Amino acid sequence: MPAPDVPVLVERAREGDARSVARLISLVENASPLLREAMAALLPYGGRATVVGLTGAPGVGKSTTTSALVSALRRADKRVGVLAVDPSSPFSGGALLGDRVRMQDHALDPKVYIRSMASRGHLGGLSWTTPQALRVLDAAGCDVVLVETVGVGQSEVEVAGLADTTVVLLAPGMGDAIQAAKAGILEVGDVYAVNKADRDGADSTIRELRHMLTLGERRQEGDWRPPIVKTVASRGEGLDELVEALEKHRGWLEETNELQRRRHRRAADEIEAIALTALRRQMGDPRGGAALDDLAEQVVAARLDPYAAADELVAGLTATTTGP
Ligand SMILES: Nc1nc2c(ncn2[C@@H]2O[C@H](COP(=O)(O)OP(=O)(O)OP(=O)(O)O)[C@@H](O)[C@H]2O)c(=O)[nH]1
Ligand SMILES: [Mg+2]
Repeated sequence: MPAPDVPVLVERAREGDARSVARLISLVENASPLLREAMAALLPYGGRATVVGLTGAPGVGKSTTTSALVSALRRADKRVGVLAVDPSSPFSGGALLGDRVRMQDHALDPKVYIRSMASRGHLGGLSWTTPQALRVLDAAGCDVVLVETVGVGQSEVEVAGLADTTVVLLAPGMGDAIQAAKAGILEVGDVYAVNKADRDGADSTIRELRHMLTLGERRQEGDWRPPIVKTVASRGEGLDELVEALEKHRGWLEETNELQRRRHRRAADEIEAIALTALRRQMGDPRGGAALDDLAEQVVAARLDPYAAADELVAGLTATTTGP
């Protein structure tokens, strides 16, 4: 494939051309040298989309809920992006096959972009790739972008840092609320969905969850109280209530300026991820490598302590531009 013309790609993506959106996200995934130009070109067109993260234990129904949410949002004529990120795999595809099947309902809808993305191959992983893919979807005119993490890991909590609103899913019999609390995900939910409410035990899961949420409560007047929505995602039940809860949260974010605070934090994380990636790259380059080898020898020979060696290494990193 010839090197893409970035201004043309950006222009076409803004007009809603799915192929251009896909190619821009591929630049992110491949950490392309063109990414710097692309991010600069996209900058004026961002800041409109609401980013909703969906997280929860494997099999709880994240993909089914995502797909049902897409349908609900499309009924309201919203343009929707879906980003399925897999922080545990260096490849996209494979594990996401099941999700593709579930997303098939939307495959032909020109106002829905669905993209799966791997991030393990990158230094900085999720924190490096996802915000940039979000910038692409935002500039492409998505009203809402749904981010689902695939695979297991601490990323369940990590995804919360990337979203304006985080939905935590639970299901009866699928790891109770206490386990969810231990995993730290009861601290990150703005909205809770107890999915698979067609199964026994949904009401006790809700009670237990409500109890756990009050335990951790240190709320003040005007704080957001995370609502609990009951859903049967596989039948599309409870989805209107979920959309309503998302809209309410968005309203609260705007009224309280929390939206601005979250976006500020997100930008700070993104800059940090890019800067750290650049630093690690510098340390890993051949000259850095030689310096490191030399210092390691001195430490082994007890001529230098490891702290002094680290100081020398850091001091040896001259300022150059950040990649890609
Ligand atoms: N009974 C019932 N089954 C459901 C419901 N929602 C999803 N399922 C089923 O639960 C299984 C897992 O759903 P997924 O949407 O793939 O769950 P997930 O959280 O995306 O799973 P991973 O991506 O593997 O972590 C599938 O077989 C769904 O059909 C529901 O509301 N009720
Ligand atoms: Mg899934």
